[in-house]
Amino acid sequence: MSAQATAATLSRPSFTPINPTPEQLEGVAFSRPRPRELQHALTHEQLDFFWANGYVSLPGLFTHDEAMAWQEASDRIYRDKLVDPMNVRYDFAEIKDADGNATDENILWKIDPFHDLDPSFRRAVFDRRILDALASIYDGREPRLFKDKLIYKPPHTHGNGLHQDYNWWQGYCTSLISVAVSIDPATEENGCTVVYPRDPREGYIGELGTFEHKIADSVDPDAAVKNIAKPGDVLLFHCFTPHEAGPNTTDHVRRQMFLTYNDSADGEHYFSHREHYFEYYKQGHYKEEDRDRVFFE
Ligand SMILES: O=C(O)CCC(=O)C(=O)O
Repeated sequence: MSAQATAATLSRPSFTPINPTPEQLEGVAFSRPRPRELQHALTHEQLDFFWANGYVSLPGLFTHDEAMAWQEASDRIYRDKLVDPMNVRYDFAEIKDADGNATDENILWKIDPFHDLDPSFRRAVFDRRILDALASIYDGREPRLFKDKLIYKPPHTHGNGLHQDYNWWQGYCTSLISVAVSIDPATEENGCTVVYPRDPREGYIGELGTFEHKIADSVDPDAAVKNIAKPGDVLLFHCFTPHEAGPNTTDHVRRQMFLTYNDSADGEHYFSHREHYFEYYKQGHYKEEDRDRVFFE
C-alpha cells in the first residue's frame, strides 16, 4: 500500500469550538489577537488616486542606504551565484550595437524569482512599508506574495512592449498589484517604466484565453506617465494598468525589483503561479531538444 496520502484520502479531525465567556475575553491572553493597525497606510488622497489611475508613486519609501544595499546584493548575485542559462530563473538578452542591431553577446537581463537569493531581498518582500500600502488598498487585509523578479536591464538591452500584466496571469485573481522598487536611478534613457493612467475597474483589454495582447489602440500616448525614479522610490500599479518600458540606451545598468501581491482574501498562489510561469517560459525560451536539461536552483 502506498504511504502517500492524497487530499481526498485525508480526513480532518473535528475540533471542539472555542467559545470564550465574556470574562475570559477580557483576560490578558485575548488582548492581542486584534486586527493590526497599519503603520504605513496610504492616505485617502493616495487611495483615491490609485483607484482613479491604476497606479500610485511613493517616492522615497525606502532610503538611499537601503537601495545601496540592494545594489550590492544584485552585484553579489551576479558575481557569485550559479548564473547558468539552463537555470530557469535566469533570463538572458542580446546586447545591441550602436545602431540597435543584435550582437552575438548575451547578458543576464532578469532573475525570476529572486528574493530567496539574498537576505536583503527577503526583507524587502515582507517590509511593512510595502505590505501596509497594499493592505490599505485591500481594505485592511494582508497581501500575499504572488511573484517576484529582479530586472537588471543592462546597457544596450531591450525593454518591454505595452501590456497589462494580467495577460500573463489569466486564471488568477484580479487583485494583483505590482510594486516596482528602484535600485538604480530610472530615466527615460535607461528605459524607465511608463504607465497609462486608467481606472483598474475597467478591466482587461486583451483577448482572454490567448497571449495575443495588442492594446496600443486602447491607450492615449499623450497620457503616458514616466516613472523617473531615484534609488528607493516605489511605484504601485494594478495588473490591469497598461504599461511599457523602453530599451536601456545608456552604458549603465537599470535594476528594479518587481514584487507582485494579491489580496489574501483571494488565497495563496505563489508556487502555483511559479510552476505555471516556468512552463510557458520554457516553451518560449528553450529549444525543444534542450528542455529536459532545464533546472531550477
Ligand atoms: O522594466 C520595466 O520597467 C517594466 C517591466 C514590465 O513591464 C514587466 O515586467 O511587466
